[in-house]
Amino acid sequence: MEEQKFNLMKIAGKLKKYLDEDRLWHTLGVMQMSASLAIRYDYPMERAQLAGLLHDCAKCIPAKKKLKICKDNKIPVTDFEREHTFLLHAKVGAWVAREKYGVTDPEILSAITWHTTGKENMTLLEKIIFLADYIEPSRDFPGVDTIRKLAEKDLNQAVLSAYNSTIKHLIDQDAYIYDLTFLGRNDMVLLIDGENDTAR
Ligand code: DGI
Ligand code: FE
Ligand code: FE
Repeated sequence: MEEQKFNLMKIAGKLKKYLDEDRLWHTLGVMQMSASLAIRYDYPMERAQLAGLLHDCAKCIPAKKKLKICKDNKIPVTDFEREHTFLLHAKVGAWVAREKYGVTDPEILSAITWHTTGKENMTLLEKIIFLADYIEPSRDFPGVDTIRKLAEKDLNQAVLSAYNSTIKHLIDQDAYIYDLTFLGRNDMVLLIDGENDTAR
C-alpha cells in the first residue's frame, strides 16, 4: 500500500476551526512529542505526527453530537460510554480522522481510538500517542518531568509510569477506573517482567 501524503500545516489550519485555543495548543504539543518519541524509538516520524495532530480532533464535539455520529454511522456505543460520553472523543475522533481528514491507515486510526485508555498489546504507535498525550510540553502535573526523562530511556517503563500516575490520581479522587485502563497497565507490567526475565 502506498503511503498517503498529508499536509500537516493544512490539517492544523482546519483543526483550528474545530478546537478551542487550549486544545489546539495541546494538540500541537502532542504532535511535537510524538515526533520526538518516533525518532527515539524508530517509528516513521510523519505518521506519528499525523496521529498526534489528530488524536483529539473530536474533543470539542458536544456529547449529543458525538452520540448522533455514532448512531448515524453504526459505531457501537456501550452503555458505559453512553453514560460517560467523554470517552467517545477517542473513537469518534478516529471516525472524523477518516471521514473528514481522509486518513485510511488502520494503524493511525487505532492509535486515535485507544489514546485515552490504552489497552492490552499496544503497538509502538499506540504507545507513542498514549505517552505523548501525557507528557507533551504544556502538560503540567506533579511528576510529569520524571516521566519525560523516563520516556527518553525506556518507552514501556514510561507508559507504565503514566498509567500509575493516572490511576493514583483517579483513586485519590474516588473516580471510576475503566477496565481497559487496568488491563493496559497490567499488560505493561507483564511486558516489563518478560523483558527482565530474558535479560537474566
Ligand atoms: O483528551 P485529553 O484530555 O488530552 O486526554 P485523554 O483523552 O487521555 O483523557 C485524559 C483524561 O482521561 C484524564 O482526565 C484522566 C481520564 N482517564 C483516563 N483513564 C481513566 C480516566 N478517567 C476515569 N474516570 N477512569 C479511567 O480509567
Ligand atoms: Fe483525548
Ligand atoms: Fe489529548
